Amino acid sequence: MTQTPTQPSDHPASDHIDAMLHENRVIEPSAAFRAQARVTREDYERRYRQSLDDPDTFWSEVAGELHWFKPWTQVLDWQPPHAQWFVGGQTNIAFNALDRNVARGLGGKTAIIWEAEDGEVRTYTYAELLREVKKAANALTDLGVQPGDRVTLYLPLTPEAAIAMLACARIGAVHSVVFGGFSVSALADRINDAQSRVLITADAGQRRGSLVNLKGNADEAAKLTPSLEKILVVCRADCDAPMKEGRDVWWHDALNAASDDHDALPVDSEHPLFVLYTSGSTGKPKGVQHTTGGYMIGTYLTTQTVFDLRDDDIYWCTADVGWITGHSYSVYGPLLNGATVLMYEGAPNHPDWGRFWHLIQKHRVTILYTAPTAIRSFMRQGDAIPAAYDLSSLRLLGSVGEPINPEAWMWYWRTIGGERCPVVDTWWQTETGSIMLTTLPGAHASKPGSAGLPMFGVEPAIMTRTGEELGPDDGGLLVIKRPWPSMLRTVYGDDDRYRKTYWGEIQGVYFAGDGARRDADGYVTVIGRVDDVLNVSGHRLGTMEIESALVAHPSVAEAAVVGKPDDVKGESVVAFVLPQSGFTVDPKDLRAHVSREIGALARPDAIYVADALPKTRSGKIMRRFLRQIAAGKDIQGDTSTLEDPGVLDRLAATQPV
Ligand code: 6R9
Repeated sequence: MTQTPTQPSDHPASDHIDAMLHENRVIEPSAAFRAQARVTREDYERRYRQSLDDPDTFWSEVAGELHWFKPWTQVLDWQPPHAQWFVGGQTNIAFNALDRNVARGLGGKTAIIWEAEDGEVRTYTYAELLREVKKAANALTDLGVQPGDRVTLYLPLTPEAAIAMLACARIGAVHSVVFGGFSVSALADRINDAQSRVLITADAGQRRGSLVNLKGNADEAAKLTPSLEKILVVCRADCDAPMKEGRDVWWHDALNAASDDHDALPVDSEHPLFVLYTSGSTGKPKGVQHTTGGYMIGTYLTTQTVFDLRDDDIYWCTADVGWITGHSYSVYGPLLNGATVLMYEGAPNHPDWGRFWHLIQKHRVTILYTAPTAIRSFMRQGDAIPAAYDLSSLRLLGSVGEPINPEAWMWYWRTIGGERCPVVDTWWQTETGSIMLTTLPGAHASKPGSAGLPMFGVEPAIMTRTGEELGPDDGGLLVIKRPWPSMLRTVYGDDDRYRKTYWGEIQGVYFAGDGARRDADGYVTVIGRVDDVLNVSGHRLGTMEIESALVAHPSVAEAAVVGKPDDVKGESVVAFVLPQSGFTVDPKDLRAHVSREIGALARPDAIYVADALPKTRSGKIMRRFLRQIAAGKDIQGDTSTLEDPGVLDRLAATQPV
């Protein structure tokens, strides 16, 4: 087995490495799919080469397909580690997603089909969506929102989420979407970091038949966020939320009062479009900053080519807008391409595990883009459930968010795709803005478990920590050797962190934080994170973030958090806690506390109450050993640097609670 030099052999990813190294199946796209594909193998090779050899021509051609109020004078200005794309150009992404599509005759085409968990369906044509966005843009302006202002969104997955994002973009305001599953303090932290004056929320969200009190959380957060002046409230439930005079405004009242006449504001290509917070290896989530022109071109091109988009597709990306996948592939990418997008608000198992398949059958979905964790959950429920539905409308499947194990890949391809639909396994990140590694469905064979080849303009490499490039099949660190249009521009308010985290780990290249290897055909297999970031059900969580939530509880003196391989979630959260003297740790209370501090997805599955943690003499916690204990494995590796090696035996004998 190839050893990743930068990664201890006990890293959780090593199980994946094992499974993936023994995987050598190759699945070719069908002749029928190949015959109609937007990008053939020859197209890919020619365009990929051009994108590296003559990037100015390549990107000018792509960008030229969209509308610019003022043309750019320079394609790329690269002052490492800062890139500016389409310098001097002025555009507007909401204009390109809506006005431009209406102008080219798509006004009557369905833009969004939305289904709520309770089965309610609403649709918007491109013309209708444009009208709503214009009204929302006027409403935001009436509330005093200026270009460059940050607006925080804390919404369920309803059309209003897309409308609010597009309305911000239309007036040059910067949206910061906070996932509706996040807690009061996570919401407050993000509002404070962005210094938002306006928050858009809803009276409630729906999840598994019950209501989530978003407005209640917003009210609590408002007590902690001095910058906040106005809260716009979408009526999702019964419009019964308490409204604070002078601060709170119903969304529908504001839109009803607003004109539907509005011209999109031309903004500079590098005008900030949004901030999206994501977990890193230090305690505080970072505000990943994306700008307009490059992000627009990246999401436009990848949606079109990776999903082989055609006019009559019904495209469904299951991601919530609270994550980057929801930004790029539920909203911007497909709407820029004039696609019909399905949006589903609820849980995949409500009222039962057939819900996704029912939605596909009912709306005749042709493209499905979802996460491995969902695929593994469905797989567990057995083949009889999807077999009861007509999935013949599907023609393409996608996976994103974490490595997909070959078994889940094969199940997806066979049971959902009927061995007819190519599966694209797309690797990318909040920071990359759009898909970086994938196969193109009509151009390339798939190797289950391996994401595949670089997208246009992307130059990946596998390196050691010291920047030495590795050859085929050697495991190492995934890096990108040149800037690309949709890359993050900075960490909001902390450019130093941007430099250090992404371009300072290995000099001169973008450091993704993932371990990977590349085979002789150039296919990249991404193994998983090499930093202290967990991937739980496709969602990134920093171990430090959870640790600081744990130690904020009065009963906890010290805490260490590690991931444990999990068949469904990929990884689960395991906490080792040292009680504060005079306190006993109540696991139920502690879990509830973490949910309140961060959100339910950070809640530890297992808690070890310990009398000490394995530390080096210099006081560093050796998480490597904790991972072995959490996974129930024998301790391997050099324990001589530990201050008290006996602590490991005591921990191994402890039952988690
Ligand atoms: C889009 C998204 C990014 C991290 C990334 C990696 C993991 C995403 C993957 C994948 C293997 C894939 N990841 N897609 N790993 N194969 N196809 O998920 O963004 O939430 O920022 O997470 O997710 O570890 O570094 P984000």
